Amino acid sequence: MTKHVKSSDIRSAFSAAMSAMYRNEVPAYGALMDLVARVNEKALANEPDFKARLEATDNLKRISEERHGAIRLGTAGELAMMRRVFAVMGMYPVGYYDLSTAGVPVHSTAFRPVGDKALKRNPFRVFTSLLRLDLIADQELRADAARILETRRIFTAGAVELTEKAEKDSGLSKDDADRFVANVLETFRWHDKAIVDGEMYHRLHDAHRLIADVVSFKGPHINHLTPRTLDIDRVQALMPDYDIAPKAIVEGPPTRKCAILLRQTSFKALEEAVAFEDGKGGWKTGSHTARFGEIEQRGIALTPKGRGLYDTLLDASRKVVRPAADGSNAKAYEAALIETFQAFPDDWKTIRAEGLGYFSYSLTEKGSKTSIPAGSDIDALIADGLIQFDPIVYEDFLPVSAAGIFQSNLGDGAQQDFVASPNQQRFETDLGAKVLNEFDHYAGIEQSSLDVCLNALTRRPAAE
Ligand code: OOG
Ligand code: NI
Repeated sequence: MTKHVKSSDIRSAFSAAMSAMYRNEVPAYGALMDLVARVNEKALANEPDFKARLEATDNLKRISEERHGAIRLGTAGELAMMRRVFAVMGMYPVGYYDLSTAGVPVHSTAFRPVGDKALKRNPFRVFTSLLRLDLIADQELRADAARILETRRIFTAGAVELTEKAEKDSGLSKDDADRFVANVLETFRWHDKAIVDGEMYHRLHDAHRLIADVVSFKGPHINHLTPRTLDIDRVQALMPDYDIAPKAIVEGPPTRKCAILLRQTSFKALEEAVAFEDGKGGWKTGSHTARFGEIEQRGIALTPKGRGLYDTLLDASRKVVRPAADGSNAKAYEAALIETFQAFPDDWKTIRAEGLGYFSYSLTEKGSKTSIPAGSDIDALIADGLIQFDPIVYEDFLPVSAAGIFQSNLGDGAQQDFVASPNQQRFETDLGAKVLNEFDHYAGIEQSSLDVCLNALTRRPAAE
C-alpha cells in the first residue's frame, strides 16, 4: 500500500499555496504580511516572557504561518462538496454564525482543524458563508440567481476525483496530495470574466452587493487572507505608512493586558476591473469590489460564562456608542469599549479562578521532579508550584466582528435590514453534517492537558 500524507501536511501545503496565489493577485496583502512579520518580531523581542511561554507551549512556530481566509458559496451542493474537500485537509465545520441580523444575507461556519496537535501544526481556517436567497424579496431575481448558480461548476474534475479517492482510501499519496492542492486552489482563484452580462450584474448588485459577488462569477474567489499579529494596535497605526487605509475601528474587545478572544481590523475592498458578457459573444469592461485584507490578534478562548460576559459588555458598550461606518465616532467608541470592559478581569489568575477562560496545564520544573498521591486538588498543585497554566488560543470567529468585517467590504452606503432568522438546521442539512460545538473542543483540550499532568505526577516513582 502507498504511504499516505498526513492531512495536516496537505492543509499546510494548501495554506502556503493559497497565500502565494493571493500575494500575487493582491499586492496589498503582501505589504500587510511584511508589516505583520516586522511587528511580530518586535513584539516578541520586547516581551521575552511571552516569547518563552509561546516556545514552551509549542505555539511559537505556528504564528508566522498562521492565517485564515473567507469564501462565499452559492448553493447547498457547493457547501456539501466543500465540506468533503476540507475534510481531506483535516478541516471540519465548527460553529454557526447567523449574519442576517447584520444585514448580510448569508449564514456561515468556519472550517478548521480541531485537535491540539493539528492546531499546533497549522491552524489554517476558512470562514465559509452560504448565500441565503430566501432572504431576497424579489421572487424573479431569486429564481434568476438560482438558475445561474445551477449552471456553474466550482470544482475541477480532478478535485472531485481526488476527494473521492481520499475518502475511499482514507488518505492520499504524496503525488495525489500535490495534485489535490493544485486542483483545489483553482476553486479559490479570481476570475476577471463574469458569467453574467452587465445588466444582470447590476440587478443582482442592486438587490445586495454580496449577491452580485456570489452569483456573477465562475467560482468563490478567496476574498481575503488574514495573517495573525501579536500587536494589532501597532499594525493598525502603521498601516498608512504602507499605503494601506485601515477601517476606522478594531473589532472585538479593547486593548488589554490579557488578550481575550479575537481582535480584527481590515482595509477596504479594492475596485477591480472585470469583464461582463455583452450578449454578442464578446466582453464589456466593468468593475467589481470584493477582495480586501484583514489582520487579527488572537487571545484566550472563553468558557460559556466568559463568553456570556463578553457579549453582555460588548452589547452595553455599543449602546453607549454605536460605531459609525465613516469612522466619525471611532475615538468615542474606543473609549466606551475600554470603560465597559473594566468589568472583565485582566489577569490570568482571576480569569482562571472565575472560570472565564480555557487553560492548558503543564508541569513546572519542580512538578516534573515530584510525585504526589492521587486525588490531589488542582488549585493546591498550582499553589505549590507543581503545575502551571497557559491560555488556550481562541480559534474561532465572532458574529458581531464578522458583520463589521463584511461591512468594510460592502461600502459605507445604506445598510439593509433583514429580519433576524438564524436557521442552523437548514444550514446543517445543506452542509450534510452538523457543525461542531467550539466550547466542547476547548474543554477537551483543557481536560486532556490536566490528565497528562496528573498522570505524570501520580505515577512517577518518588524522586530521590
Ligand atoms: C467574511 C467576513 C468574516 C472574519 O474574519 O470575521 C470574516 C466575508 O467577508 O466573506 O472573515
Ligand atoms: Ni476574516
